[in-house]
Amino acid sequence: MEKRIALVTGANGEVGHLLLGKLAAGNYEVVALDLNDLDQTLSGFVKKFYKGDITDEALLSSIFQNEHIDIVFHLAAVLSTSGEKNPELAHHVNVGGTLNILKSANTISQASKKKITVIYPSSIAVYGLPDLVTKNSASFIGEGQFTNPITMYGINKLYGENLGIYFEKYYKLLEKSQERYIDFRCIRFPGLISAVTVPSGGTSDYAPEMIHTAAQGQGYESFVREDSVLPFMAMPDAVKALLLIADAQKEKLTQNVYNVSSFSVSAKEIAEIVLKVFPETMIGYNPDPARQRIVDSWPSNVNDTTARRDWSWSPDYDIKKAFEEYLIPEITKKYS
Ligand code: AKB
Repeated sequence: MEKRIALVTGANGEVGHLLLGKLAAGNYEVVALDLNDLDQTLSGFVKKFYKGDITDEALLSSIFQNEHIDIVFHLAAVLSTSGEKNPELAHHVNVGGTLNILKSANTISQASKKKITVIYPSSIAVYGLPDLVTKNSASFIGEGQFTNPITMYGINKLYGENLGIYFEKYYKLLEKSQERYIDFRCIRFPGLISAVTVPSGGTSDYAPEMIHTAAQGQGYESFVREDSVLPFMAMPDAVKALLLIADAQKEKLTQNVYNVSSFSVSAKEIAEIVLKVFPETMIGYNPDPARQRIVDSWPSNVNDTTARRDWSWSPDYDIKKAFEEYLIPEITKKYS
């Protein structure tokens, strides 16, 4: 079978670190784009690497013209905490970069009359629960509920979802003969935990930070309260979801945007698991009011029944397996 040519933006990031190898081992040839030099550990998976800015129109258009891209995994983004430090930059990268991808993909796909699939990782940051009472009483939130984000990142992601749907279904609505070739597929991810990389710039980062610092023999001061609950997912499941939705038959997809979920856990429960494995570690809580507010506005769990039905989504890792079979062994190996 002919290989699909995949453009991965933000290739150096946490998801890219696992996704590139899986794509290369599967039915894909990888073209990677990142602002920085490609991480040496990833170079073996990549056919061609472009160093540059996702908002650079000339660069994007030349990539699409030269590389015959079939599918895009648009991972590049400024995350929620970084976004609140510089909201204008977040908007520029998250909205401008997404528009640039969709526009360049659309131009080339219309010229060649060949569909390009755009896979867009969105986030639980698109939700905005008004207060803790609502958060604690609302469970299994569906894709259409509480979409009132309070962060620039969440607003950008929600807009990016709509922009993708626009390019697939409505682009240049007035032109009757307009043919559309974008196939837009989006997954709203919970907080992701990788054993390989430590995140930066997100607000769900307390979970992976706690595990990685404990494994290095250091103490950790959490920037959220111990009763803070978020949905999380082990990185191999996030990559599994991306590959599953990329392979799904379009006729089976009843919507463009899907929740996925795996397990929900409080900061205290994570600390308890970590302390069992690394009993010398000291874990304390010193909530940062702004970051706490963001976490309090995100749901404790989401309803992913449509993803399960439409493209057979199911996570491989529940909380026990995520820690016992992935995080603890891999992280311990990493720092030993
Ligand atoms: C963040 O914290 O900004 C991200 C996310 C939940 O999308 N990890």
